[in-house]
Amino acid sequence: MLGKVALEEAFALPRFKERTRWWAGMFAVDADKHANEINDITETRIKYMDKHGVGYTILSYTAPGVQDIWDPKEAQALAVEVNDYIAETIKSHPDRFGAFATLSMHDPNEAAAELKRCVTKYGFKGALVNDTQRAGADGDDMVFYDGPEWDVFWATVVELDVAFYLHPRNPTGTIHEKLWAKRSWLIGPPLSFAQGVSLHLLGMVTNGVFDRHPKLQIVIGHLGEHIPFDLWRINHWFEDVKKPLGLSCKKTIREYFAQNIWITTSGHFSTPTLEYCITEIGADRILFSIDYPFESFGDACNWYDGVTLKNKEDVAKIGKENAKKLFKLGAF
Ligand code: GRE
Repeated sequence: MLGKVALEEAFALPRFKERTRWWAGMFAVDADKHANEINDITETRIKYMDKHGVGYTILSYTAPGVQDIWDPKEAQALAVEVNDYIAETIKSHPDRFGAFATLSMHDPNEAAAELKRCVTKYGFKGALVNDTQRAGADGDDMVFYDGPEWDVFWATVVELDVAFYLHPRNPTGTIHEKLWAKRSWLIGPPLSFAQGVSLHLLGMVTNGVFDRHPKLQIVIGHLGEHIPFDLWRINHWFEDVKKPLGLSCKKTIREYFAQNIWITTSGHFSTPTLEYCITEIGADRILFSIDYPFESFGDACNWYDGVTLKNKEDVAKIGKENAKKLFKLGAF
């Protein structure tokens, strides 16, 4: 399919050679190729896009990114640097690239102001944030965005009418030590990424973020970070047990998915799983994505271009039409 839109597509800062290699060491079989691809925005990437029928890409700064920096001033300075860098880099290709803002998540007001700057000054399409923000004197604290102190930030996301992509990051500090250190092959896509994001998103649901911001639009990748598979069970326990015991969120989990949450195909190229997600979540809430360069254009696009769905129009909806509406994309 031509004109696909891809949404979870990473870049790095070329000056961070060692950081890029450290991350590639855990997640890329060919670290050199990965480092070249993640730093290249307008050459190799455009060739891949042309070859594989991707019309438009929304770029985001690679994980763990600013969420790994526990010093608030340093984190904010890097976020601003990343945003200015990507705005400048894609300026000459407005018909092929957009960007998500990179945000320091130490301070809700500061995050809101930087998002506003990126959307109004640069036309960014929203923000992509890597799960929890490392914080505290030694980086062992984690900031979640599901408490009332973040209402000012979510109100700004809604006011700017943009989407927020909640992306995974690696476990650190005590959590890493206690849960993952002795099971380190499970860090990342096999398990820890989905656990982190699903905890955070369901925390937003149960702590009432979507009740206080009913227009808020959150995107999660990897065909829903395991949540769609558990939807019946989550719904059953919220409605039949947790609400009678005091859980106070107003709608059902299925209603939040229908009104506030989107899932993408990033890094999950399975037709049976996509069909299952269409049944549970609906094709109107699913968006194509690759997860480049952690995944390849070939794997994602050859798969998607060969998918046949029961409702033929769902292929175009998921491949591009839903994204065009959500991100108000013009012609490309
Ligand atoms: C990502 O999307 O950022 C990512 C990684 C590492 C492995 C897989 C992956 O950072 O999707």
